[in-house]
Amino acid sequence: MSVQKYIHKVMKSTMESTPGQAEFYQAVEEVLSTLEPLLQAEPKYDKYNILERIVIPERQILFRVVWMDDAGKIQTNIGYRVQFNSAIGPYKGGLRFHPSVNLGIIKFLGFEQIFKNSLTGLPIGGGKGGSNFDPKGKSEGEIMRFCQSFMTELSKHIGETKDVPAGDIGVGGREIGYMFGEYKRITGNFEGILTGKGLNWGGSLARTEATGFGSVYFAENILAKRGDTLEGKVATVSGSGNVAIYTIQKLYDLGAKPVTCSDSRGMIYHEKGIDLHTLKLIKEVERKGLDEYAQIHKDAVYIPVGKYPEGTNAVWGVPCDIAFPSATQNELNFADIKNLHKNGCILVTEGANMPSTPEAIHYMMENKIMYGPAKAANAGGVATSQLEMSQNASMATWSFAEVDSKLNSIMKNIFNLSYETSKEFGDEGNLMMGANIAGFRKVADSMIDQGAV
Ligand code: NDP
Ligand code: 2IT
Repeated sequence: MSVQKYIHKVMKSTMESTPGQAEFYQAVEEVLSTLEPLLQAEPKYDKYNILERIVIPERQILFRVVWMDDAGKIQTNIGYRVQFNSAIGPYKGGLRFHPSVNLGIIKFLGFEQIFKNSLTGLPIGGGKGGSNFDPKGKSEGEIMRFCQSFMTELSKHIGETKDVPAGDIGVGGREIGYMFGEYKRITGNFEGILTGKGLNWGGSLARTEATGFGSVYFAENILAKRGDTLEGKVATVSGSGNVAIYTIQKLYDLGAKPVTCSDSRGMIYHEKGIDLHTLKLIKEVERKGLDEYAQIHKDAVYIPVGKYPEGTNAVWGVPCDIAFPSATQNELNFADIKNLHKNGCILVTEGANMPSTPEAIHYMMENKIMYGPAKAANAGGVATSQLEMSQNASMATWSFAEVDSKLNSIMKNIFNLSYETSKEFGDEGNLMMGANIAGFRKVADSMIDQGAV
């Protein structure tokens, strides 16, 4: 069978056997379509049925999460943990709490995680989980009771050498704390079963900063290959959560000027540069909306989501040299990339998972806009999670500088591996192809080594 037919066959059976999972098909299609040259060169992946196997999770767990709200009413949500692939290590990947969560979303994230984790060079398999729980507007007590109920079931499926969840959208230090406490209450064991823990109880320095810092280090590597730097570059950033905040912080450290941020309700354009202190106060401490930012900084523009130009994300209408989508999937579409291009943007680095639509990616390739794909560019978070696991296992504590320096080297290695792999397969500089092939090859070869499992 030709390679194209093989890929088509797997795509078709995936869609037929798991209906209604659009984001998952999008993630699978993106990976499989770039594997063609590898599959041509190496018939063993077809022989050992690797594509058929790799698109099916080893296990997916769906459970009921019941909790009581402040009014005494019983509330019900759905919990998920998809244990996708353990060929190179225990399942590793975040938990997302957001009303849009469904099985297809968790599967897309889990599938991406397999290759991302492989690219880090560290021994971690791929998994993802979460719930359709909406943390917005909930009290502290409600958040805690939800997290405890969620962990009551999740605790049966995780373990230091089995599956180690972490944060993602809607899950940060506070939620990890409540879940960790509940795990300990249920099992009686103080174990590194989650990452992103508090610094007083097993967390790693620099984990909070890692995804954002890593994404900027990745951009730095892309630019360096062209003899360029971040110094003096104007950057647009979307999102205002964990990834966006520390992307903005590192951009300043390296001499760039971030001018935007956004949340689910609107965006801020601050031409003289986003005030990091105000942003952290509003988002990390007060947990409020970005309209507050414009109350404090009268020279900043706030545009609510309802006022965005039709079919676009207003963040990408702002002139910039570099764009860092760092909020959510499919937040940068064809119209957005055309706007960015028109305004002179030369590089898109993905802090979020799958933020660019396939049409936007295609446009970048056609128009030679440099592109740092999510699997590579945002891998610094999970890589530092693995550094947290290492510290837990050896009962050691590393300094901020030590962890940050390891993170910096990991991002450089991921860039080099992706770049060299793109060269090996005849499309030098196509980092999407390089990252997908390099990430896939290590996992697929490990699956072959481990037999028919
Ligand atoms: P947070 O919950 O900390 O922040 C998410 C931000 O994105 C918030 O500003 C939120 O707005 C905004 N947002 C979320 N959903 C939407 C939406 N549907 N439309 C518009 N805005 C939205 O999450 P993270 O910063 O951790 O995650 C951001 C992205 O980065 C996700 O794609 C995640 O998968 C990815 N990622 C995260 C890693 C991590 O270590 N945390 C690692 C690698 C990737 P609001 O403030 O209104 O809620
Ligand atoms: O998408 C991701 O890589 C994350 N949300 C971080 C996962 C982790 O285990 O730290």
